[in-house]
Amino acid sequence: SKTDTNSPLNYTKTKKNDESDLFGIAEGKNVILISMESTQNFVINKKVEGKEITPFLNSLVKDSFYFDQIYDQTAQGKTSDSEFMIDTGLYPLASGSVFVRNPENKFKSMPHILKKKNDYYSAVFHGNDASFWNRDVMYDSLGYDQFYSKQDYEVTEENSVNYGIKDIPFFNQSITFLQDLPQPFYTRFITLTNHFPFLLEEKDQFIPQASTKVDVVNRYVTTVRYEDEAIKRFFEKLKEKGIYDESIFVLYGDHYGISEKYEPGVLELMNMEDTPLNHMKLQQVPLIIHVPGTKGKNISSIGGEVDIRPTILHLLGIESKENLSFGHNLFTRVENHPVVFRDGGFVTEKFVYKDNVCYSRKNGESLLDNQCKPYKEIARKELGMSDDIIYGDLLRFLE
Ligand code: GP9
Ligand code: MN
Repeated sequence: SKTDTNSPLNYTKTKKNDESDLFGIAEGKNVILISMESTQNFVINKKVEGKEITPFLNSLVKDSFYFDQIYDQTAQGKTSDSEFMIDTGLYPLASGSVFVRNPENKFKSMPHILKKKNDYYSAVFHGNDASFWNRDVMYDSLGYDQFYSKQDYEVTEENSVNYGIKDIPFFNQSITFLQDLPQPFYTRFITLTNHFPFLLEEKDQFIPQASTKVDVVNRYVTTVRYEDEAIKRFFEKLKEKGIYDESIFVLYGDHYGISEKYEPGVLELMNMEDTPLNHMKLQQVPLIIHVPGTKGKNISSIGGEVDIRPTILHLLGIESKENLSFGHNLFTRVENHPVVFRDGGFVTEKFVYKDNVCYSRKNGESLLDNQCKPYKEIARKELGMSDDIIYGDLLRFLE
């Protein structure tokens, strides 16, 4: 029988082959995702007054698959949108958060797929209130076995700042839970200290503030530096506990930290001009996939957060074709497939489409709209299908 490729549930079947040598290299390993709050890619390998903002991540990228052209695809659901894309391979909603609006839906998420494949145990660790972003409800729908939230941590005034427990005590306390989990596990650690307005006591500032004309940006480098330190110590502990060698690590920036209002500070720090293309460049978030024992590589093909799920599945030896998603395995992603943003904008190898203007990605010139048109159609189609799946709760018809 003929497959109806216009049906959202069949869309994945139209995708190209995604074979690579890396298929299954991490089969059966634990998966440790680290959501790096508000972490933009420009901080990687950047120094402020001679000091690295992310010394640990800079050393880690040398030993990892480092994707340096990955775009933030989140919308109003911020952190929760990034979680949603990674777990489901669907796009976020145009307004609000799926976590809040459609938690009763049926999903076929990473915890479900991995439970079925290899009896993975899945858990999320986060220091904020369990109900923030409706996580306590949504994580059930996404198939999580366990959610460690604020109530599970020892949270004091002393070990908190801004939204809650600071990243260093957060990881320290998380380890005690993690070491008792059944293996293999699929886990996500959601950091919090590097959250707007980027507050941090003097004693936790491992580098001096930057000195641009925008204080938010000046503080930002210190909270990113703190987060980097927390992740470094977490890795050290995982090595001590023997968990490191049995795991793969996926570190990603969840979304931008510096909004357009404060961007002039970043442009100053980076010595960049204020252009639409540079603004788009600043929407990039780091994606670092670390597989202990595997040589590192810089991968500069474009992609977005929705591509993370098929990429992980590939490493774990699971055919992503079998699992509906709007993402593409980043190891084989075709460059002319657009990275789609929720507002209908996109990036391809050659073009950037932003606020209804088609630009050359090479030199920033604005082009005739029809050059962007084929990609615009793809963007519209994919966003529409993803919305149909969510609004119609269509995944309940799978299997
Ligand atoms: C709060 C954390 C931060 O729990 O996820 O929220 P954000 O504002 O980044 O979505
Ligand atoms: Mn966030």
